[in-house]
Order: sequence, then C-alpha cells, then structure tokens
Amino acid sequence: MEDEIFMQRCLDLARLGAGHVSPNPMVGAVLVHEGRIIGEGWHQEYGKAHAEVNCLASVEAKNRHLIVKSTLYVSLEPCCFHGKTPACTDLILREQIPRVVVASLDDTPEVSGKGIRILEKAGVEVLTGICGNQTILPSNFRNVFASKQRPFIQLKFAKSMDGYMGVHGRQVWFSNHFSQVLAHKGRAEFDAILVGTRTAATDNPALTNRNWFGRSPLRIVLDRKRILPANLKFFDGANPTWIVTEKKLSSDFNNEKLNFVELDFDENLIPKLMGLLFDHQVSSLIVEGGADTLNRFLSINLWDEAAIFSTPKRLGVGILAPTPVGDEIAKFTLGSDTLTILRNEAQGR
Ligand code: AOF
Ligand code: ZN
Repeated sequence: MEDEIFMQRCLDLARLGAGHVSPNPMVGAVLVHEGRIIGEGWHQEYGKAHAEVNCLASVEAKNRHLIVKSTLYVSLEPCCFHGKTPACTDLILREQIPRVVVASLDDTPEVSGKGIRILEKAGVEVLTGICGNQTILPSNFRNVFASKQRPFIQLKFAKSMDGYMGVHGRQVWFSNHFSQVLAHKGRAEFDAILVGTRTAATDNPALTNRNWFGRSPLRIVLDRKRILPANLKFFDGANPTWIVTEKKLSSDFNNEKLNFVELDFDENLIPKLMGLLFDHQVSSLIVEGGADTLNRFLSINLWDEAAIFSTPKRLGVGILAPTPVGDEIAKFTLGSDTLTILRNEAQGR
C-alpha cells in the first residue's frame, strides 16, 4: 500500500511536465525515508535535469544523511546512458540509495531493462510493476515513440446519443463546455493534431489551445488535391502547420510556420506520415476527425487510445461515429457529457 501511495505521487509529479518534455517522457520521483517524503522532483523541460536529479537536489541538508537509508520511487526506469544529461543509474549508485521502485520500463533502446539490471547488479533492491493495470502511465507517449518509431495516437471524437459524430456539409456542435475544456487540455499535452480535408473545409477549425494553460500543438491537415482555400485558419501563420498533399500548388511555399508535405495518398499514407512525424520528434498525435480520417487509422488498426465524448443530444441523421473496439481504461463525467478512454489492446502494449 505504501509503495502505491508514493508511486501515485510520482505519477502526479510526472504529469506536471506535460507539454514541456516531448519527445522525452514525463517522469516524477520521490525519495522516502521511513514513510516520509524527504525529496521530490520531476522532469520539467526537454534536455534538462531528470526527475531523479531534481528529486535528490530537493533534499534538505539536514536530511541528506538519510538518503542512504531511503527508497527512491520513480515513474520510469532510471536511464543508464549519457544523453543530453548524465545517467541516473550513476547518480543512484553514487548516492548509495538502497531501494528503488519503478512504475514502468523505459523502452528507449539504450535503456530497455538495462537501467534496472545495472542497479540490481550493484546490489540495489529494485521493485517493478507495482502499477499493475494502471494503464494511463505518463511514460506511454515516450514508450510508443521509442519502441514503434511513431507518435502515440489518440483518436478523438464526440458522438451523439444516437451514434452520429456530425451531419454532412455543415458544422454541428453538440458536446458541452466541459468537454471543450478537456479537449483543449489534450491540445496542450499532445504534440500534434490532425484533421481531414472535409473537416477543415466545413468547420474551419483553428486547432489551437484556447481553454487550457500552455502551448498549442502542431496542426496537420490532409489535403490530397490541394483544394483548401487560403483563407482558412490553417493558413493564418498562427502556429506551425503541415499541409499534407499529393501535389503542391505552384504558390505553395514553405515558410517558418507552414510546411507543405508531399506524400502519395496510397495505403501507406498514414504509416509514412507517422514515420515523418517520428523524424520530426513528434511523440504524440490527436486524430480529431472527421469520420473518413478516423477510419483511415482504424482500418489499419494504427491507434493507441480513443477519447470518446458521449453527449445526450440526438442528431437523427448524419455521419456515423466510428466504433473503435478497445479496453475501457477510464471514464469521466463532464456534466451531461461523458468522456470514455479506450485503449487498443491489439497494439499489444
Ligand atoms: C530518467 N528520468 O526524468 C527522464 C528520463 O537525453 P537525456 O539525458 O534527457 O536522456 C534521455 C533518456 O532518458 C531517454 O532514455 C529517456 O526516455 C529518459 N528520460 N529518464 O531516468 C527522467 N526524463
Ligand atoms: Zn535519467
């Protein structure tokens, strides 16, 4: 029980790094001596100090002698190589911490279990797997990015009581304000957000984060035949934007914010685009719709999580919402709406 409580604190701390550390993982750490937290920290910014370093630095001078008798809880396996910062395994051994509890492994090829083996070989007691089925782990983005060489993919959509996600040819808004706030939280935390041509044309979405604190994601629109007009918000230069097309127009020039990406719209379009995003260090992606675009991902079973906002409104007719099949891992009540998070078991994470 004690281990679970302190690990929960690590997970909470880790999430404070959301939107700041990609493509590194969000990581939190606490140092506990005889049931009392004497230090804590999290990975705050990409390329900067790791959670373990910040945690140990926070221990007050009067408590430093307790470090050699303490347990270090970390939400991720400590790293064991010198990347942008030194290896955390070295720090743990130097500080002679006798016990380390870890929530999930680091699937980065240079680590991947090696961090734990190094500690165990040096005589540190290491406990792993205490989160069991706690599946929304802060390391999920990183571990998909590192092991599958693509971003973590969330399919996100709202659906009416009668199973529709929209009507043909015009924008309908049927989820409530709480749902919108949470959707914008996602925009602050994910690296990129993607929509299809029809959604871009009918909704003219800004795809920026306006309701949550923090940054906005990279915007991506599929525009196979380059038919989207230049007066859409996508082209306003407010945020980095990718226009994915089969053929650029002669007037399509890349600038600091706008990037025209030429790809064949064949059956490999989505995997190729995901590979490009990996190359650009994009570790998480929201697929916001519409139905055709969501189905592009569903038909090749390339998704990790679905975020479904269910609303009590009835549309009567319209575009049917997709029906991803997955394990329900969380459910949130948002006034009259409900947010359900499904995990794609078939991805085998
Ligand atoms: C940890 N604790 O808080 C984080 C870790 O280039 P660097 O130095 O930032 O190191 C990158 C590696 O560290 C990579 O394996 C990444 O998954 C991991 N991140 N590791 O022990 C942390 N953020
Ligand atoms: Zn580290």
